[in-house]
Amino acid sequence: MTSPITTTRQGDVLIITSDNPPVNALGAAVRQGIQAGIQEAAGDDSIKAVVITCAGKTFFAGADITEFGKPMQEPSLPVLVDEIEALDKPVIAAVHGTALGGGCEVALASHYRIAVPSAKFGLPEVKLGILPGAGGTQRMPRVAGVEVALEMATKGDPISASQAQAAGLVDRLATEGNLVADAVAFGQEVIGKPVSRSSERPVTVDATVFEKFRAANAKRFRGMDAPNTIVDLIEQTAGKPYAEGVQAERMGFMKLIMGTQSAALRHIFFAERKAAKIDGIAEDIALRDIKRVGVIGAGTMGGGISMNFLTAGVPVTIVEMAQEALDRGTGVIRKNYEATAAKGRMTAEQVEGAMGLLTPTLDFDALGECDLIIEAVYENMDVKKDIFGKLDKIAKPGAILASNTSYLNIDEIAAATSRPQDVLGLHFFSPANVMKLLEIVRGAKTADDVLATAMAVSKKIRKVAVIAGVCYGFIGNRMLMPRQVEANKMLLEGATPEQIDKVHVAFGMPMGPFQMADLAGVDIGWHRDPNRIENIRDALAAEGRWGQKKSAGFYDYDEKRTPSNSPRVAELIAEWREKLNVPAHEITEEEIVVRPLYTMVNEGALILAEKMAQRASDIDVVWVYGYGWPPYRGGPMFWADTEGLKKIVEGLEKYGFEVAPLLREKAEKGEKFNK
Ligand code: T1G
Repeated sequence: MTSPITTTRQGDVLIITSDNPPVNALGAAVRQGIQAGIQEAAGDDSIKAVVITCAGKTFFAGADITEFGKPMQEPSLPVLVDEIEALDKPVIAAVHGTALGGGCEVALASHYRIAVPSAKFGLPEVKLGILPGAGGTQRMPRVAGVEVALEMATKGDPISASQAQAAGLVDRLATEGNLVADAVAFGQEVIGKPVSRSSERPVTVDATVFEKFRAANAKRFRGMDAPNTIVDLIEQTAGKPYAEGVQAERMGFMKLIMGTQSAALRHIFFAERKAAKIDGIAEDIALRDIKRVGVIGAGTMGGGISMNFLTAGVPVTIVEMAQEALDRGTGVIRKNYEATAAKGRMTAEQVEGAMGLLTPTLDFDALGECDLIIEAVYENMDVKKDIFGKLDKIAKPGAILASNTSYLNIDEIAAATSRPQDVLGLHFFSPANVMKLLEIVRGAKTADDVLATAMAVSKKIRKVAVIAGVCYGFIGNRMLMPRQVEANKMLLEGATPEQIDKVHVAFGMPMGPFQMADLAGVDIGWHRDPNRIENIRDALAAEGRWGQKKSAGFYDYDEKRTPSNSPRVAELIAEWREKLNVPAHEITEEEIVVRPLYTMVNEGALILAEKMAQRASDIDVVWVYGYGWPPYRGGPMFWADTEGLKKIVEGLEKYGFEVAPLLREKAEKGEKFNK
C-alpha cells in the first residue's frame, strides 16, 4: 500500500506532504510516514530545514478517531510530536484548512508555524470527551498562554489564523494559494538559527486564573468530566517540567478515553455523520437545483426558517396573508440579524446582504418561481391541505413542496396535490435559525431525489438532519409524549414540578419538563376554551398561567424570570388529585428516571421496529440536537445500551409498562440498539 506521505526537496528544504483524504487524519500510516521523513532529515546533512504540510482540503484534523480502542501502532502521536520537536533543524508547519487536535499538536511541536489567513486552529478533543493527548495541554500554555490554552482545550472551538497569530501560536501568515512556497522561504530564512522548542518555554501564570475560569464556566461544564479534568491538569502542571506534565496528560487522557462520556461523545460524532446517509439511495443520485426558496408564513417559524437560507446566501420569497403580519415578520428577521451583528458575529454588510436576498410579498403566485417551498403556518390539517392544493396549481414542475408541521400526517397533506412525489416534511425546531436539528419526513410517495436534495440542503444551511417516517410526532415529539405523560401523572401521584425537574437537570438536561413547558408556553397546543378543563395543564392555561411570558405557569416568576414554587399550582394539583381520586405515594428519584426516560426508550424501540427511523443512532442525534439530551450521555438509545437493556425492561415492567417487542428481544439476546 502506498504511503499517504511523500517527501520532496526544494533546495535544502525537505517538504513532508500528507495526502490522506478526506481530512488527513493522523492514522498509523501517516504517523509512520512523517516519522520516516523526520528521520530522513536527521540523517541527511544536505537537508537544512523541514516543512510539514498537507494536500487536500485541510491540514491534519487530528488523530484518526476510528483507531480509538484498537491496538496502537507505533509511533504513537505523543512519541511522534516529541521526535518532530527534537530535530535539530528548523521544522515549519504549513497550515491550511483546520489544524485540529493532534494536527494542532503537530504544529505546536514544530519549531515555527505559518498559516494562510483562512486557516483555523483548534483542540476539539473535549467534544469527544477526552483531552489533547499529544502534548497539547503542555505546549499550548507555553506558546499561547494559559488563558488561550484553557479556552481552546476546554471548549474545543477553533480560532482563526489571525487570532492564532495574535496569541503567538502562528509566527507568520502566508498568502492564500502560496502556502508551501512561503513556508519554504520561511524555512530558508531560519536555517542556522537555534531552533525554538515550545516545550522548553516557561509557563507564566497568575494562579487566580484557574478559579476565575472555573467560576465563569461552572454551568457550562456541569456534569462533564473532560473540561474539568483539563482545567485541573493545566493548573497542576503549570510550572512543572514538560516531561512531568506530559506524563500527567497521558494519565488524564487514558482515564477519559476509557470513560462512558467519551464513548458517548464519539458515538454522537459518528452518529451525526451517519444520519446524513439515506439507506437505499445512491450517494451520487442527481439532486434538484435549489436556487430560490419560498416560505409561507412570516411568523416565528417562517422567519427563522427564512434566515437559514438568507444566511447561506439563498434568495427567499416570504408570503403572508396581511401586510401587517408581513411587516412584523420581516422586522423580526432584521432585528435578529442586527442583534447578531451587535455581538460582532456578523458585519453590517452581511446583514444588508442577507436582507437583500429577502422578497416579502402578499402575492401567493410569486411562489411559482421557487424551487423549494416550505409551508410554516399554524398546525391545522385543513389549512395545510388548502395551501398545498393551491401550491399544486402554481408551483413550477419539479419544485419541492415541504411542510414544517411538527406532528401532522405528511401523506395526507401530499394527497392534497397531484405531485405527492415532490412532497415531504421539513420539521425545523424553534428558534429555527438557531436549533441545529432538522427532521426530514419521508412521505410514502416522496421521491428519492427529493429526499436526497433535502439532505443536501440541510448541509448547506448547516443543520444536522435526520430522516423520519410519517407517524404522529415523527421521532422527537413522539418520544417526548410518553415523557410528558409520565411527568404529569407523577404530579398527580405526589411529586412536585421542582422535584421532577431537578432529577432531569441532575441527569444533564438543560431543564426539566415543567421548566420547558413554562419556557415554550403552557398554552402551546391548548384548545383555548377556558371552560373546558380536562387536566392540570388546561387548568393552568384557563387561569392565564401560560408560563414565563405571563410570569406564571408551573412556577411563579419574578421580573428577572427567576422561578419559584407556586402555592397556587400546588393547590391546583391537590384539587386534581382529589377530583381524579389518585392515591399519592412517595415518588423516588429512581421512579422519576425510569418512568419518563425508560418509556422514551421504549417508544424509540417502537419507532425503530416500525422503521420510522433508519437507525438507533439517528434517534440519539434527534435528542441531542433537538431536545437538550446531554451529549455526554450519547442520546436515549445509546444511554439505554449503557444502562443495559435488561435493566430497562425490568424498570418498565416494575411500573407496569408494556415493553416494546424489539426492546425485549434485544434484552433477551444481550444485544444493544447501537451495534
Ligand atoms: N478521524 C477519523 N475520521 C474523521 C476525522 C478524524 N479525526 N475527522 C473527520 N473524519 C471523517 C468523518 O467521519 C467523515 O467520514 C469524513 O471524515 C468527513 O468529515 C491525541 C486523540 C475536520 C472539521 O475532533 O471536526 O486528535 O462520514 O463530514 O464537515 O490530541 O470532520 O464521510 O465516512 O465532518 O468538512 C480531534 C474531528 C481528534 C476533528 C471537517 N479532531 N473532525 O468537517 O467533514 S482526537 C477532531 C471534524 C485527537 C489527540 C487526540 C470535522 C472537520 P464519512 P466531515 P466536514
